[in-house]
Formats: sequence, structure tokens, C-alpha cells
Amino acid sequence: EKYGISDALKVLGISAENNGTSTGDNWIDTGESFLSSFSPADGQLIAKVQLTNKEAYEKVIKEAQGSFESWRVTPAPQRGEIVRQVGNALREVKSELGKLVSYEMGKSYQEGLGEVQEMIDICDFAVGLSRQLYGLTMHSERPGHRMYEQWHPIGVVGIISAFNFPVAVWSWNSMIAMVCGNVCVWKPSEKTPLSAVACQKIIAKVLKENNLPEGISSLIVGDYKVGEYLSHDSRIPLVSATGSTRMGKLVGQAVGGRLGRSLLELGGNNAIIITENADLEIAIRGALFGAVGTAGQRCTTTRRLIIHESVYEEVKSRLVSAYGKLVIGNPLDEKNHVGPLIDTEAVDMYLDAIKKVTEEGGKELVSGGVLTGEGYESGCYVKPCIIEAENNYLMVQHETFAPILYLMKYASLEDAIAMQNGVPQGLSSSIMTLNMREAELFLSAAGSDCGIANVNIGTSGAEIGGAFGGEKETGGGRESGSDSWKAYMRRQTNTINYSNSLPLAQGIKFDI
Ligand code: UN1
Repeated sequence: EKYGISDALKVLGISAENNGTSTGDNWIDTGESFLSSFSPADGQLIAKVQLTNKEAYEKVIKEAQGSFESWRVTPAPQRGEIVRQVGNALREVKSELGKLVSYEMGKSYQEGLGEVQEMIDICDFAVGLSRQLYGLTMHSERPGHRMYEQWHPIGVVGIISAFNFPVAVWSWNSMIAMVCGNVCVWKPSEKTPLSAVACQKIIAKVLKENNLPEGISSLIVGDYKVGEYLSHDSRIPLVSATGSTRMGKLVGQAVGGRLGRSLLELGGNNAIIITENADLEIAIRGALFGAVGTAGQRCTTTRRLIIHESVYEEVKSRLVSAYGKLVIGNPLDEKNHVGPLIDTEAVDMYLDAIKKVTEEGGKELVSGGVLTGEGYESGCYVKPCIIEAENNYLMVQHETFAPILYLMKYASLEDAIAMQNGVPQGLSSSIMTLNMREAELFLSAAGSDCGIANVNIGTSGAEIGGAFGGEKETGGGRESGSDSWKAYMRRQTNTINYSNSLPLAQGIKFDI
């Protein structure tokens, strides 16, 4: 109660038991059992959410298909106006929603607020975009002909999101999909269903106030089986999924099997290269937030530091001393730097990774471990740790969603870049250097192979204005800014003949 959780829940309309299936204002009682959402901060039950079943899912899809008929022909700037109102509604409850995200997911309150800010920002971005869904015009090779392309809405978009960004990733997808003229069905992580129910209530109110039909934004709740409804459903032309590479392969194969489109944001194994020309103050701070922020549970978390041998010892000792100052505890208490992992299963995976990597030869510079005692009753608090390791270790090649940072040494920048690229994932990467040649090589075609490559900032904390996503096992999708909106639309090429004859392309003669 110290942190005002029940007040926040009240403002957000969360009760002890909530429906989890909604087409907007209509919340469907599925008669199914309830999913309990526990806080990793204190282990307490926050509230329950009712699961979606196949029958309720069918109702949701029917409503979605129905509303698409009118939404797709609503002028895009008018769709943008709705998204503008969603952004304002989010501004009104920023602290409450930030608090719920923090309490349900375990990220710090500051990061919870940051996540809601990211939602507000994407709304603003989408509003502007609603007047900029540009296509090109082309010059026809035939006289009296005009060619151009249009971008049309694609239909019902399925969104599968992960626990670590329980609200922002939904908004990246849905706000842009909506201005593009699509309707959305959201399956949030079963680990953070309350944050999703809260968002659904916020958007449903805006849609209702504007007398819009049910089905423009829907919510379904459940585990991977409910996700499979979406991935196997040929009425869903696009499924955007964020989560593990394992999950993404299943979704990608199912959607690909029916030749649908998938937009995948999967695992990262992000590295920072610290060269001998780095500003070490910036390098240490960037690495620290990148590695321990969100308790190492961002897909952009810094997992590897590739350090030039000449500065290796200094970076190592400064990092070890910085780790010594980290305060671990309740994420709602603003004096704490690091909160809990999402659940005890994640704790087990963290412990297992440390065990395996030390068996492989990794050397613990800052030891890991689970915290016990007062304030740590949930069993989800772990110590961020630093391990000296080799890039080819099995565990180093693998994304463990926890604050484990691997340190390794390099002699030439070419080697460092090869190490940085020498993992199956390709999401985010950084170089810390004040040397222009090093920075430009890193950003060149022979440099980082990731979707995100930064200079003198860490690997996490991307702004919404850029396209977000990565290569290789990260899945290849791009969300959020730049021209990522194109993934949510279908392109149509139009050729119009305003002449009095019918010339064929390529000069083909066909006379009768
Ligand atoms: C994720 O972890 O799934 O760049 C998304 C970042 C955030 C988004 C991370 N803006 O770290």
C-alpha cells in the first residue's frame, strides 16, 4: 500500500477478477478459469484475468472483420485523430499505468513511466503518419498512361507481445496498424495480463466516445495456445510477434505455412565494443544501464562487452566497482536500481546459465545469486553478475533473459567486429570510440550485422522514431518508426490508361 497500488488499479479499472476477452466496450464472459497475476516485486496476487477460449476467439474475429469494413474506408487522418485521443488518454493515466507496469512486470517505476512515454510518443508519431502514408508515382512507358502505387490496409492484425514491455510494444504495433486502417487483436504475455486489460480499457473508452464499432481493438488472453489461434488463422493476414526465438520460429512457420505475413521481434545478444579510443566514463555508464536496466530483461540488453586489451583491466575494475554500488530491491522504491526477474522460472534459467558458463570455463568477476530475506520474499531478486568468458561458449551464444554480462578481450577491431557478429542473433550493437575511422568501420557494410548499431550510447533504449528490429534469429521484422508502417499495409500498383488506344507494355503487337 505504501506505493499506492490499489489507487492505481482503481483508476485503471482493474478489479479482483477481470474479463480478458474484449472487442472494445464489450467484455465477453468466456466461462473459463482465471489466470492469476502475481507481482514479482512482492510475490502478492495482484488480480485475476479470465482466459479466452476458441468460442470467444471466434466472436472476436467476427467483430474484427466486421469493423474492418468501415475502418478501412475511414480517412486516415480521421483514424489519426482517434489515435491522438488515445495518446491524450494515456497522458492522463501515465503515473498509474507506469506503476502497474512496474508492479506487474518488475521494472523500475522510472522505466514503467518511460514505457508509457514510449506509448504516448508512438501515438504522436502515428498521428503525423496518418497524413503521410505516401506511395510513389511512376512514369509509364506508354503514352496517355499514368502509374502510381497506393498503400491499402491489410485487415485484421494479430499482435503477440512479451512480458518485458507489456504495454509499449502493443502500442508500437497497434497505433501504427490503426492509422494504416487495420483492426487489431492483441494477445499479451500471460505473465502481464493486467497491464493489457488496463490498456484495452483506455482505448475502448476512446473508441466508444467516438461512436466507433466494436472490434477495432480487441484483447484475448491465454498462453501459447491462444497465440496459435492467431498464427494458424488465415483470416489474420499479419501476425506481429515479440518474444523468444523459439516462439518466433513456431509463429513464423505457422504463418508462413499459410503464406501469411509475420513481423518478428525475437532474441538479441547485444554487444558493446569498447575500443582503446573510448570515453570510458560514457562507456561504463552505457554498459551499466544496458546490462542491468530492466534486470537484463530487454531484448536490447547489453549481454557482451568486447573490450580492447589495452583498456580491459581498467574497464573491468571500474565495472566491478560500479556493480558494487547497485541497490537491488522493490522496483517501486525509487532508490533501487535493479528490480526482480519476472518469475522464479526466470531465476532458475539465470542460475542454470551461470552454472553452465562457469563449467565451460567462465570466470565470475562479480558473483551472481538469488537474494533472500526482507524485501526479497518473492524469490525473484537476483544479483547482476559479470563473467569473463569466450565468445564461442554455448551460453554466451545464447540469450539468457537476466542480468548476466560477459566480458571478453580483443586486439584488432576486425576481430572485435567478428566477435560482435559471431552469434546467432542480430538485434542491437554499439561501439564506444572517439575515433572516426573506428566508428565508421563499425557502421559500414563490413561492420555490425545488427538492425541497430550505435556509437557512444548503449545497446538499449532505442527511440521510437527509428525502425526497431534485427537480423538473423532476431527475426528480420521492423516496428515503430521510419517506414515500418509499410509492414502493416498492402501495396497496390495502379496503371491508368487515359488515351484512345490500347498499347501493350513492352511494345507487344496483338492485332486482330
Ligand atoms: C524489447 O525489449 O522488446 O530499445 C523492446 C529499447 C526499448 C524497447 C525494447 N525502447 O530498449
